Amino acid sequence: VDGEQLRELRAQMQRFMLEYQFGLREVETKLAILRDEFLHMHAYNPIEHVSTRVKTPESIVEKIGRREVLPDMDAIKEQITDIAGARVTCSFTKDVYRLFDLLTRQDDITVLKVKDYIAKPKPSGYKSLHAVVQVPVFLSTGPVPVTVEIQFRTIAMDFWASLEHKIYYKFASNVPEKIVSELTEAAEIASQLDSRMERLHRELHGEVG
Ligand code: 0O2
Repeated sequence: VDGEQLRELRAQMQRFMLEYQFGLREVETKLAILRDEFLHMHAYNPIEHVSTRVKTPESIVEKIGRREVLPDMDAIKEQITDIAGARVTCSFTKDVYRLFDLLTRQDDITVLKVKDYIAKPKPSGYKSLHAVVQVPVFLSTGPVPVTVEIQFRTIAMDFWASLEHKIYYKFASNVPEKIVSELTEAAEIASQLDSRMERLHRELHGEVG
């Protein structure tokens, strides 16, 4: 491999990562517009916060190895669907589905995959609504579809998932049986909290807010 080829490869990889950043910016703008319009129409903000991240090259390479994906740009784009990730944390479960519908119904969004771990939680107790979508990004060379994984969840689901993630990290996935069952129980308590808070909110504000 000569210097010229390496420079070309570096430019290709920078472009590859940039496209995912652009895709996330489009999704962030769409969510911000939905939030601001909702606030204007109903004096109510259904989104607590939005966070985004592009997977690190190390983490992409690790997943390519684990999934046995061909080390080819097109194969990677097609098979690793969480290189760009957005997390939308809502106040209530109802808002989670509302935001999901409002975003995925937009004409320029193509929904590739939906996993509803709220309706069907993972055995760990994990709950969230996952959508893998494609959003067009308009570059000087024309439009490119960019794949983004969006996780919609409530504050309680987010609280549980981030702590559970930290505990797993600490135990290098070898979590003692007792902690696993306590975590599953805690997920149930988080769900009960969600239902309670949503009911209280409804009693005060009615259906819209
Ligand atoms: P990170 O650091 O959040 O990116 P895969 O993507 O291969 O792991 P799959 O089936 O394609 O698996 O994806 P899935 O299960 O729909 O979603 C994976 C992502 O959902 C994870 O990303 C987590 O963010 C989240 N997730 C799924 N299950 C759990 C769980 O039991 N606990 C927690 N805390 N999060 C979960 P990553 O890449 O694992 O991590």
